[in-house]
Parts: sequence; C-alpha cells; structure tokens
Amino acid sequence: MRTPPFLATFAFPCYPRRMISRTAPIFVTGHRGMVGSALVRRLSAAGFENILTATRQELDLRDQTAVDSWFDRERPEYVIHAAGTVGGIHANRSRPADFLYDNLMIHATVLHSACRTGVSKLLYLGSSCIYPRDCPQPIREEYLLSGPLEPTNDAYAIAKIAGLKSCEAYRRQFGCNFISAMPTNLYGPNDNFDLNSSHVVPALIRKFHDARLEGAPKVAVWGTGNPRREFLHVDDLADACLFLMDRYDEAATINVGAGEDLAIRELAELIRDIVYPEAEIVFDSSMPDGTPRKLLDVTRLHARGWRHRIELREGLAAAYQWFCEQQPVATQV
Ligand code: GFB
Repeated sequence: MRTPPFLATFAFPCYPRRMISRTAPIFVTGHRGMVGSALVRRLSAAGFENILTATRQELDLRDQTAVDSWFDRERPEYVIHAAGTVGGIHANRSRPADFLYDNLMIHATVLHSACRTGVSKLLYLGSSCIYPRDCPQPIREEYLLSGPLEPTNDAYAIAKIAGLKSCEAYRRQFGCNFISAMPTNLYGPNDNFDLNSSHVVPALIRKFHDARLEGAPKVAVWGTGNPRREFLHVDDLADACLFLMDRYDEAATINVGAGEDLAIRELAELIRDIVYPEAEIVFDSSMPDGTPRKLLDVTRLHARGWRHRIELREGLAAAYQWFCEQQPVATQV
C-alpha cells in the first residue's frame, strides 16, 4: 500500500524485538474507520502479509451467528478490535441507546468467537471516557470505576468498560491473551467530519474551512472553551497498538496518550491559525462542555519504551492537508 504523502514525514521506528508473526492472519475490525485504517497502514508498513478485514456489509459484528461463521472460515491468529459506533459529545448525548447496544454487541460477539476459535492474542480498544468524570489528573488506570461517569457519554463508557472487563474475564476463565488499551481523544486521516456526530478536532477543521470558503467572519466553538483535552494522532495510536501486540501481555488495561493537554480554546486558536487566521472565535454556551478534563497518565506505557512522535500542531496541519485533499477540486483553496 502506497504511503500517503502526508504520512511520509511520520516515519515510525522499527521496534527491536518482533513478538508476533508477520505472516499469520491478523483481523482488524473496523478497517474503514479512522483507527482501523491507520492500523492497516501501520501493519502493512511493518510487513504484515495477511491482514484480514470485513466491511459492515460483509459482516455485521453485532450478529453472533455471522461472526462465528466468519471466524470459523477465516481463522485469524490475532485480532485488533477497533470497530465501534463512535462519535463526539453531541452524538453521544443524542444517541445513548445506539452507542450502548452497538458497542456492547460488537465486542461481545468478537471476543466470544475469538475465544472459541483459539485466537492467540486480541487487543481491545476502549476510550478515555471510561474513567470517572472528576477523578484526579492525570488519570491512572486504577481509577477505573472509582466514581460517577460523565453523563454526556456514560452509555458509551459503560459499553467500553464492559469490553475491558470481558477481556479480563476471558483471560481468567479460559486463559485467553486478550489485552486492552485505553486511547485518549484521537484525530487524523479518515476522521468523521460531520458536524453533528464528529469529535472536536474534525468539527473545528470543517468549521474554519467552510467559514473561509464562505467568507464568514466568525466561527462558533461549542461550550465555554475551558475544558481541557489530550489529543493523539491516530498514526501514533496505530504504532502503539503494534507495540502492544508485540510486547504487552498483561491483564491490566493500559493508557495510550500524548501525556499533555490543552484547553479547547487553545485548540480552536491552533486550528484557526492553520485554516483561517482571520476568523473570530465565538463560544456557544448552549452546547455542553462535557468532562472538565481527561488527561491520561501514560507512565506505564512510557516505562515500557513507547512514546508518541507526532506533536499536535504538526498533526493538525497534516490532518487539515488530508481533509483538503478529499474536497472536490472546485472547493480547494
Ligand atoms: O471531542 P468531543 O465531542 O468529545 O468534545 P469529548 C470535546 C470538547 O470540545 C467538548 C468541545 O467540551 C466540546 O463542547 N467542542 C467545541 C466541540 N466545539 C465543538 C464542536 O464543534 N464539536 C464537538 N464535537 N465538540 C468524547 C466522548 O467526549 O470523547 C466519546 O463523547 C469518546 O464517547 C471521545 O470517549 C474520546 O472529548 O467531550
């Protein structure tokens, strides 16, 4: 697979010890999404020769019978479980039943089939929203279930916590090497830029871009701008996933992040300076702020030798370049 130009500069290290086979079949669920497509790029670049994927039309991951048949036929050796129904704060607040049902079903069927067919190793991807709304910062993995969740995404969080606990349960009962990682807020190519369902980075990239095309002087940022968020480029996450598949076999979940955060106001200014420096930022207090802060403690991952490589400003510029490359030529500026 040709490395897209905007990724050419993000050369990733080749970790010294290879722990999983590069020839055995490895199933990446959700391969068309932002995380799944980054995983396929990273695994291909690392020399994996047998990457298995299935579109939603080919395989409804909520259907246990269909998932069982697929696993019986394809017999993956490894699984990286990136599929899910995901979205930003507004989507989570508007569709809690969808987020709960879809994500519970998707991980239940995949983990059940993976255990039944003897998958050697599975990596389950959760989310930083699983941690209590007001836990100490930075958030350590052991803070899980130590307090109430953020109401705007508690349904999704419960589903992701169930997935994490399922990995532990299959390990305890059947000895499955199912590991789990909790990524922070992600951004990058193949993100969702729909303004009603997206996360903040793609939403602001789209808003500033459209405002510049239309000559609109102001751009509305939701909430107060005071909440703080940590952001990790999705290609760093994919690299961390390969690192964990090669070198992490513990039951405990592990945080994956950049280890630094900024206020939404500062993020908006960064994206404005990249996309539309003349724009005026206004804040829409009718929209929710959500969790005040969710900075992950990544000490355990750093101690094992992995660190992110794509800094936020550079990553945002690459994400905007990718976004522009997807626009019809007529609208590119
Ligand atoms: O990225 P986001 O939607 O999700 O919002 P969360 C982050 C912050 O950006 C919130 C603000 O304080 C939003 O109010 N924000 C400002 C905006 N302008 C916008 C905008 O135009 N669009 C959006 N979407 N936000 C998600 C969870 O929480 O974090 C998911 O809902 C998942 O389930 C994800 O866990 C990692 O960071 O608040």
